[in-house]
Amino acid sequence: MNKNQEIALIFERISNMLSVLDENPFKIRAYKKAALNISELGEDIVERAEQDGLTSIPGVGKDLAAKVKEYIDTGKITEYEKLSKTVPLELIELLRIQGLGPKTLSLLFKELKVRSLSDLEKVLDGDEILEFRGLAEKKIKDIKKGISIFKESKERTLLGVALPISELIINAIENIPGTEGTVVAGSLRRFRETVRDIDILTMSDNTEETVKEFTQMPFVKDVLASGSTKGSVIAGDSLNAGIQVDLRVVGPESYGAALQYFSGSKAHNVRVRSLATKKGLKINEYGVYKGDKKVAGETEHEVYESLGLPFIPPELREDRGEIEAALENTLPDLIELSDIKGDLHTHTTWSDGKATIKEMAESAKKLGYSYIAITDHSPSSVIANGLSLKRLALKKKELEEADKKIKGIKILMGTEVDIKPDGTLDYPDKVLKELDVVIASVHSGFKMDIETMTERILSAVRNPYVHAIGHPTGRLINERDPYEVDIDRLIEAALEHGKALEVNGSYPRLDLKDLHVRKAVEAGVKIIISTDAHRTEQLLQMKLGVGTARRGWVEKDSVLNTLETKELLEWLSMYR
Ligand code: DGT
Ligand code: CA
Ligand code: ZN
Repeated sequence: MNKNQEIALIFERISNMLSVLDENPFKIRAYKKAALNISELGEDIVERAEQDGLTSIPGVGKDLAAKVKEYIDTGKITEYEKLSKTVPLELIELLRIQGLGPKTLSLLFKELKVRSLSDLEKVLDGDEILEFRGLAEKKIKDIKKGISIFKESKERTLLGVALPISELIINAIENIPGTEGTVVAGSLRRFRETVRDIDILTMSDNTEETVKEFTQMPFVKDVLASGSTKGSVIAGDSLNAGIQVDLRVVGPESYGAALQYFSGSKAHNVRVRSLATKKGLKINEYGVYKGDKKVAGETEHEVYESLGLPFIPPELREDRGEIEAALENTLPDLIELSDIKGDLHTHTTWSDGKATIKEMAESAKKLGYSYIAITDHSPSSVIANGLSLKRLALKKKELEEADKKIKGIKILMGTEVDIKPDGTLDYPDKVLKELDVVIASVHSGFKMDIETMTERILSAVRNPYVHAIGHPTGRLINERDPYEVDIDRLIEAALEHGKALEVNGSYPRLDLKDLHVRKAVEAGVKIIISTDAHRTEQLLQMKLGVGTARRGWVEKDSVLNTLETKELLEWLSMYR
């Protein structure tokens, strides 16, 4: 973490601590706002402080500027230290529990002495709570549901959070002399949507020394184990809880076998092992053996080959039919990141994005894309600054100018239009008809029964001008359960009306999820894989979307944004 992020995090925590104390709402908001602006500041805050420019950061007045200065000078903020003594960190973490707001938590803290998750659980199960003011039984049930998601989130880290951390760690390990072929294994390599830890494998002749160096790296907060071939640490810093990282170091002769073994999944490996047994072979993390003779081990390819199997891509290794398909030689030819020709779901400063149309298009062009659709929100998404008809027209003008100016990439005028609770869309048909790309999504009114919600989304599928349904189940991994929707009926309707379903690659979403995508493409439904990027860097989330699609056995042909510009435009215009 750099200083900007550290200070932003502390301000965020102060804000949360104040809200649990039920302090002045202006003060609570001031800290929150400053935290956001500092985290989004495009320059080093230390430099800004040196130039006496702290108060020019929006939301940072004299008082907060002094606190920033204090942190830069002393590494501490007295107010934060003071608050921490009254309000434990563990308590404000509970604000992440869906269904439990600051007001309720404040009451529980002040009147029922709740200071931790276990306190909260005890109180919710006790009798006192039933007489506690303002907490209806329904509310208690909601909080309990929120707690179960919260607990899961503490155990498993989002793919999109773990992946960039693993890349930094891999780079660091590659810098240890004598290491080679450092890669992720485990669930992260399989692109599971959440991971319990980061498994890393490297090759070296000097295994013990490599493990030792690994456990002494600067990101290491705690060492859990350190042996001759395996090290286990918590990566993090003083402000963050951290994530477990396991490193295994093997010699080159066992690299492939170890990679196969530690990539898992366990269920896949069980099947692989029994297949080996049937062939009179033995397989472990060192190699494949016939009696005492080693027949494979250096590469994963040769490990699978020795069992009479083609290479099975890691994303498929979940014992979901991949062994059978491999034996019959019918494994899918999975889509690859390089097949993607453009992004069809992005936001800009016109709604709630942080970059302009021009900036998004330039970044997309750098990724080698042929097109990008700019799909800002519609008016009902008030918080997201959705576009009125008037602003939509202004945006169109700016977009057309940008499209003329920037050569080598086609900028498509789109919208992510709200599907309103009654199933109607947030723009009239005659407006939708004029747009190049229409993605329809649910952004509000999540609490509906499955029948009503399914009908609501199906009316969008039936609208002649809609191209795709965005993040079709509305989940936020570790945070919010999907709304209730009959996915089979959605797939059926999408097929009937020739509409696409989205695999949204934004890291908290990954929606459709792997099993649902697989169902969709098996039924013959086309998908789009998009990032929902709200800033230029988020265009890189395409990797997560493609990973999720690969877990859903998706081939290139099922994905519309693998089409060349001309073919894509033809498909899009079928709905005009
Ligand atoms: P996670 O960490 O829960 O997100 O999922 P994984 O798949 O990364 O599981 P992990 O970290 O416990 O182990 C990494 C891989 O090592 C796992 O996918 C397969 C292999 N492995 C670990 N323990 C066993 C075991 O007892 N039997 C077998 N066959 N393989 C194992
Ligand atoms: Ca793991
Ligand atoms: Zn959306």
